[in-house]
Amino acid sequence: MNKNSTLHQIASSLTLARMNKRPIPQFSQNGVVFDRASAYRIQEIGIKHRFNNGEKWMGIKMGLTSQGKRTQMNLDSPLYGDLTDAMYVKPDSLFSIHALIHPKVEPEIAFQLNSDVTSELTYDQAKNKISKVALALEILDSRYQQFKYFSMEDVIADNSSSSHFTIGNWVSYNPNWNLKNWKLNMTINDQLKQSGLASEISGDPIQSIVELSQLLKFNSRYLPANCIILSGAATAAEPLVSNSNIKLSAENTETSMIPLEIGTPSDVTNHRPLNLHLKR
Ligand code: OOG
Ligand code: MG
Repeated sequence: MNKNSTLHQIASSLTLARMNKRPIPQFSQNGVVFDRASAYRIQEIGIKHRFNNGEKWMGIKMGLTSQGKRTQMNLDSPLYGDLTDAMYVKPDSLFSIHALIHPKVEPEIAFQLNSDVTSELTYDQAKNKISKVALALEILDSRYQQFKYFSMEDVIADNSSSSHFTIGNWVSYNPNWNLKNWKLNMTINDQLKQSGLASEISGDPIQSIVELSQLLKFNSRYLPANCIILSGAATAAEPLVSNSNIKLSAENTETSMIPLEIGTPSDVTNHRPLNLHLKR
């Protein structure tokens, strides 16, 4: 376990990198090594910076649940990050990426649960808790140079590359549905860029909730009912650039899922570094 002040320093450099749009070198590359528990502690401190700026917690996202993603990032196990209201992008809206460093977008499935998660869940327990399902797009960004990773701890400390997210219409979950067969198709400017079965998400997106419950236990955290859970990408992520229309639709669903859409304007606004002072 690293000293608390070191963890605060690391969290502050990541927050400033995010706010000033100035990516930093990966800590592991600079010989700054911390363990998994410390990485989650840094993540928590970074979220506190957001709370101090008035942001409200909305939920959690699982990441690296798909083999495609793990291969893309050359990392080996799932992780999670927190989502706040400042990260929420309304569907059908234009979302400016000018403040982001090197954004990417990926197709996901979101859940809401009918009760708190306070312990490790079995698959059936996780399934019985699901109340709602929606299509979701996650917009990732990395506060590290070149969006390149060398260690899981680097990524976890950076709130698992969370940046923004958007959620489609929520539908009531029916336990007879076979979510594994749902196929997510993501187009950018009407070109199919990524397509994958939801079984790419931990073998079954419900399994992603099970893995989340295990990670929460590791960090002695619980999850309140009705929060947003992103279960992880079904495919690799696509670079997100201006002047794009991103659309996510689903096939093989037992109910009709309205496609989810967002756009990026053609802005080229220069983001002026803010040189913020962090409130503790
Ligand atoms: C880590 C976050 C991955 C997902 O859905 O797999 C993630 C990263 O790729 O930067 O959100
Ligand atoms: Mg994701």
